[in-house]
Amino acid sequence: MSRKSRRRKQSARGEITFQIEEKRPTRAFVLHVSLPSALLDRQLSSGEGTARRTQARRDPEHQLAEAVALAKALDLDIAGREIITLSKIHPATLLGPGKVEELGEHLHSTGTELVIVNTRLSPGQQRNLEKAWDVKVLDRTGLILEIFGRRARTKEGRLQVELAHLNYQKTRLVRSWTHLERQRGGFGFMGGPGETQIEADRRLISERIARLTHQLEQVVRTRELHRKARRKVPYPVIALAGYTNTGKSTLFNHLTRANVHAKNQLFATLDPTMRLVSLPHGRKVMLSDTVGFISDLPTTLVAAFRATLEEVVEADIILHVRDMSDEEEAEAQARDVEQVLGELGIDEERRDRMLEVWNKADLWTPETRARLEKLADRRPNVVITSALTGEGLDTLLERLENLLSADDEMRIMDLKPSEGAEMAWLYRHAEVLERSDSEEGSRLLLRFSPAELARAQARFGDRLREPDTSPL
Ligand SMILES: Nc1nc2c(ncn2[C@@H]2O[C@H](COP(=O)(O)OP(=O)(O)OP(=O)(O)O)[C@@H](O)[C@H]2O)c(=O)[nH]1
Ligand SMILES: [Mg+2]
Repeated sequence: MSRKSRRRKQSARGEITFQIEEKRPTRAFVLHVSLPSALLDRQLSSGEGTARRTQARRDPEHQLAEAVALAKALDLDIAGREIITLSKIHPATLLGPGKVEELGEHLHSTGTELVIVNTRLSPGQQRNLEKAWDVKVLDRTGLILEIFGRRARTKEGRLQVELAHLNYQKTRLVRSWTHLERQRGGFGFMGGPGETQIEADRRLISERIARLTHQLEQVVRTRELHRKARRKVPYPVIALAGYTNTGKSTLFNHLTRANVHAKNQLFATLDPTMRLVSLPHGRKVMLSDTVGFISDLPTTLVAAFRATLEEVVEADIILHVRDMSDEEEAEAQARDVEQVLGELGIDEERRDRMLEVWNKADLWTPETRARLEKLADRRPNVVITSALTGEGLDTLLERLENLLSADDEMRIMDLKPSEGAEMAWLYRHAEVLERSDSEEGSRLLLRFSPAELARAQARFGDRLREPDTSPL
């Protein structure tokens, strides 16, 4: 982010002037706390809810890198980073007093204003660390909430995030984080003058939560209506799902040539985006870009984003997009994604309606490529792509088409020359594989998806014949 930003100002006389404002990104220190799994469970349950506990299985270096990437998504200036391995939890501050002091000195000498602790902190731990270091402390939940707050685009997304944040906030008093507060135009989650949370007035927060819940219900109802309307448009829905930053939006853009926000930032997409896409043989599908997964997603957010993930649950086919530029990390991410999909009720049965997209193939070394191509060859549900170069996208579309046509059925229908409207309807709702015209009219060999066949049968009844009983 540029250090200067221009702000449009309107003078008293009505002319517009530009004022250059000096804006310095907040200096942040990112701390990853590595805990043995038994301790990790204890630490996580001291915070809100019970998130999936996958942290312990992952490489601390990767977890730190991910936390830094998350911090960068907030345009923070990363002044330092460190991994601390704990063998014991100090309930008051998580870290031991010696470590707290040592870090405190370092923070001050580097002018750090914000510390991100990449685990869940109890409200007490957060407060005590802030007091000891005299800087703002944000834990992983707070960090993800902050990013979600910035990125949410639609009304529903914004309401969901604000609600999740208020629920998180209820238990903690948050000091103003002045720099970021000025930079961001969001909800002022970090607290600021006049914000309800800074008054520590639980009652006000509860009232606001009630109001938001009500608003959200209405928005969700409207959305449900839209979804129902969409179901009537009988295009199969293909959902792009996967870990954050794996390339879902980039793929979506490539496939739809739409300009959906794709950025090298985590959680660039928070609200699902839907576009109609034509497959090579003309079949149309709804492609849906969805919010990225992340490990240890705050439970409050899992619940809040349920509506967003419903796009995935309801999809006819799920494309699980994986960033295969780092295989080890990709494995850990895939486990997280699988787990969430399981929690959403997408079980083994649906797996044959799922394609794995091994993305970022352009970053592979020749050796990696050879090995992964061999692996992919043995797995019919894997497609290798590079959303950046376009490699593999044709194959991906073909695979999609094959998957979709597995349930298709063929029918034959005769039409009189006067039945132009019927003919047009069939062209819209089925794939016309063959057509023979004569003076009496036309005979069509048609391929229907199950949904379309049902509609066609409602319209034409037994005028639709099965091909084997009456060959063309
Ligand atoms: N080298 C390479 N980079 C890619 C590829 N696909 C995506 N990227 C980059 O990866 C970053 C993340 O891409 P996005 O499409 O925003 O990822 P996403 O999965 O939508 O991320 P979220 O919306 O945060 O869940 C961007 O910088 C892309 O340019 C690829 O095939 N190769
Ligand atoms: Mg995206």
